[in-house]
Amino acid sequence: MPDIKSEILTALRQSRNYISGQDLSEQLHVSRTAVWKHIQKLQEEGYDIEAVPNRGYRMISCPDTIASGEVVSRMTTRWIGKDIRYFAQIDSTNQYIKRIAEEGAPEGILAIADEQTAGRGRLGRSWSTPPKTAVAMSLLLRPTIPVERISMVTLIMGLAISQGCRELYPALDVGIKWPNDAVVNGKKISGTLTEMSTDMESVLYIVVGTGINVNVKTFPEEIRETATSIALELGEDQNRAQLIAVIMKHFEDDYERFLKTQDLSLLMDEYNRQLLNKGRKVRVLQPGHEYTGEALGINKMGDLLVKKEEGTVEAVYAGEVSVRGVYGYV
Ligand code: BTX
Repeated sequence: MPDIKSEILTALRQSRNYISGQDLSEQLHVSRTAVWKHIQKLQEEGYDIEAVPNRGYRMISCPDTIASGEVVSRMTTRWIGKDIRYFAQIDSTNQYIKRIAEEGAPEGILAIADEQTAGRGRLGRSWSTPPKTAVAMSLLLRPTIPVERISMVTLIMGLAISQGCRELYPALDVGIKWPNDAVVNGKKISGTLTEMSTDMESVLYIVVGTGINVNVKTFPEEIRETATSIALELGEDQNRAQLIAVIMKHFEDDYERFLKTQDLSLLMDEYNRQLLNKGRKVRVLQPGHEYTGEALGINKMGDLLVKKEEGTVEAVYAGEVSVRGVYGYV
């Protein structure tokens, strides 16, 4: 829920000029002294807020923090991420969401962490989230859709990350590697792990967890060749809270379009425009069945259509296989 602190941040960010203590106190229904105390706290946290007698307050700069007040003050979603749980350090945000989902927490809750000590990738792999430079976030959803359609949500998050990065950083040449990695210059800047809990025939909840290398400068030896960050590619650090808010806005719009049709028919054209594999030669690694072909794009189920050398087209189901570029990672 937006608290006074995040409401003050929103008001300061929205006003181009000074905003008076009186206006803030009326807008937020608190005393002027309370406003002043919150401003002092924000200054202690690293916000550069100018206070000029008879004019009011003006935000000059803000720290790169993803503490919930900062993210909440930037969110423009209707229902996603209205409740944000921030952790300076946690084992894994996916694990946290699973714990609260089991206790009945409602959908839309977003967990964000500055560092993960046991971040997880797909198929038991690990995901590195070094302190204060990356984004690790997990969203709780409770869609009433058939189990076999859940993997589409992972593609939607991949699309939202790519859309968010394109909106904020026009100079970043970002695209999607099917099914969901966001890739720049042939290297991964993000990954998404979707986990679900089901009973006999329905989905109880899903956790959509995403890690983004925003301002990370060095990577563990074993991923140095395949990982990069937004800051490394653009040459300067970027604001992580702003990126989270913009991605969540895109995700909410895309996810609602998905719920309308329960497939990707309203999203596949845009996805395919951002798909880096498209038109490239890929190797499909299915247990006991490996082949090479040209990636044509996804269909409305999120399958990757691969044209085999003899001309037939196969639909490759996300989640079952790996697809590797023949000339590199994409
Ligand atoms: P993945 O299985 O596609 O990718 C994992 C592989 O990627 C690892 O084996 C390693 O080679 C490489 N890798 C590890 N860390 C990074 C990194 N920071 N940047 C680039 N490559 C890396 C992708 O799995 C899904 C990752 C989801 C992570 C989020 S973070 C929030 C949430 N909590 C959690 O525990 N997982 C998710």
